[in-house]
Amino acid sequence: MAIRKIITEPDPILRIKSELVKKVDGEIKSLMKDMLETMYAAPGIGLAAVQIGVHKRVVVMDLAKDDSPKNPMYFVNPEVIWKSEKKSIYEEGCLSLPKQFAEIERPEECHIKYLDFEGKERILKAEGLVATCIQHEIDHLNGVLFIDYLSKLKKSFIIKKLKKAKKENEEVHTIF
Ligand code: GNR
Ligand code: NI
Repeated sequence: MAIRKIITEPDPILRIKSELVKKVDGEIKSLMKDMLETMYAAPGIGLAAVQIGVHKRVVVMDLAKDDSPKNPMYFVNPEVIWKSEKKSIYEEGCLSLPKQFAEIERPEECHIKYLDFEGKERILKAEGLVATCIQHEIDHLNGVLFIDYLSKLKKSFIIKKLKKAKKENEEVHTIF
């Protein structure tokens, strides 16, 4: 197992659409373990493979509270098969948009078809934060980030801040 580097915006890698996984084999399982370790270390509640530069339709999530036992969830080829008309708003964050938060409206409930860690087909009936998080992760697999739902002005302001942060980070590395 290994902690991998999380790719941050702006980076064209985050905009590439991820490909369907043909078989949940050892390579995919080892990818999912690395993703979970990377997500826990960040820390975050979800991670899509594209965020560590792997363009496969793989997502991990764990929404257990800090004082509860870990509850890792693995999704291969997740797909929304139903979503509610009713929407809800959550303040979202993203490990690829460090320190940026925005209120995003999404369907409050959704049903997801996916393959689990063993490659077995399953349906998840999600609501609340689980529904928000899995929709945020499926967006990543399609090259979409939550800033894409904001006004042009808000989106460009966030990208400007992230560019500046990246530049400053590069300078630190050159000095030392
Ligand atoms: O850690 C994360 N928190 C979060 C909060 C609200 C809605 C979505 C998320 S997902 C995010 C981790 C991440 O970037 N996943 O892609
Ligand atoms: Ni994200």
